[in-house]
Amino acid sequence: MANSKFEYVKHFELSSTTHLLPNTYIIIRIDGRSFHRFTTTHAFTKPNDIRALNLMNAAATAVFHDLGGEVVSIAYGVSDEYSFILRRECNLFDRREQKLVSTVVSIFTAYYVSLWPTYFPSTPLQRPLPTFDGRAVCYPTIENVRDYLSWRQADCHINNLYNTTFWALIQQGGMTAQEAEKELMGTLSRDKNEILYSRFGINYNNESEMFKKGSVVYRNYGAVPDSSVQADDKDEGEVVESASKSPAETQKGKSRSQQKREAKKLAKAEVVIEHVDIIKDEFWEKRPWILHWTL
Ligand code: DGT
Ligand code: MG
Ligand code: MG
Ligand code: MG
Ligand code: MG
Repeated sequence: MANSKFEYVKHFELSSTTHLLPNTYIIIRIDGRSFHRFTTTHAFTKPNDIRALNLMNAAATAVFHDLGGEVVSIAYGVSDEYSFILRRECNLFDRREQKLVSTVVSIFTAYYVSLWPTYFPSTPLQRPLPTFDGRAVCYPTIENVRDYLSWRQADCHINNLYNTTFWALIQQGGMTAQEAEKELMGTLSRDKNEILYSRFGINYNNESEMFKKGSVVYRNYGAVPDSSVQADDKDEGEVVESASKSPAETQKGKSRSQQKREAKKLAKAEVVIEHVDIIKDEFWEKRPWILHWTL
């Protein structure tokens, strides 16, 4: 098509395009907009609404499927937020920041709204409808990515312990919000555990893993039994073997064609949702394909 005299405006667009730094992990975090109000309007149970968390997890899983197998390596969700870690070698949309962020936010929001009736069958969606914001940050090393995820999971734990105690004081202890807030001022974790146990008979350890640890979504390349579940029948020999090899080394010595075959298999692997510790090394040592493999 012939150039029109108007076409010069596209140069303005080019000069405001950001390409995210290559060879870095892109983390896109989305967060519910004004969910304080949204959760009140839709009568979410406090402090955690299991329906809402399952809906967040379903929308996050949809992002994995929609973007295809080789884009998102792992995602972590808590409260009204989800972080999507894109593979280091991801070149989707030439790593254009605006295109990546707006696409993830849009896929997530579309699925959140369309799946709403499945998770809240007796609560019609009211306006203002749920919307999300999003941002992208590049992290250059695996250590940075792990520290990022540890930061979010530690936040989940701190907030959930606080909220669980706060709402127990109100719902079971008959306090007002102001009284509960005053009661908790300056308390440490062990104090909150003690309040829960001695006053309300609640053992925090027995609370739902999803509430305590948040949700971890990834492609399960291999069947990986969780040591906390299978501690009894663990093969000691195997544990020593895997502990002596660093995850980065597990791809060394493999031919490029073998790596390609594995990449294909990984892209098709089932997307799973788990509520497990991702701060300690164990999760990562057992699942080297998430951060250490290059596809
Ligand atoms: P923002 O993100 O700046 O637009 O504002 P908010 O209001 O979304 O603030 P944010 O994201 O810091 O906090 C999340 C809000 O969502 C917070 O008020 C607690 C609420 N929320 C999240 N999950 C649940 C839940 O499961 N149950 C209830 N009752 N509230 C929840
Ligand atoms: Mg929010
Ligand atoms: Mg906020
Ligand atoms: Mg939030
Ligand atoms: Mg178009």
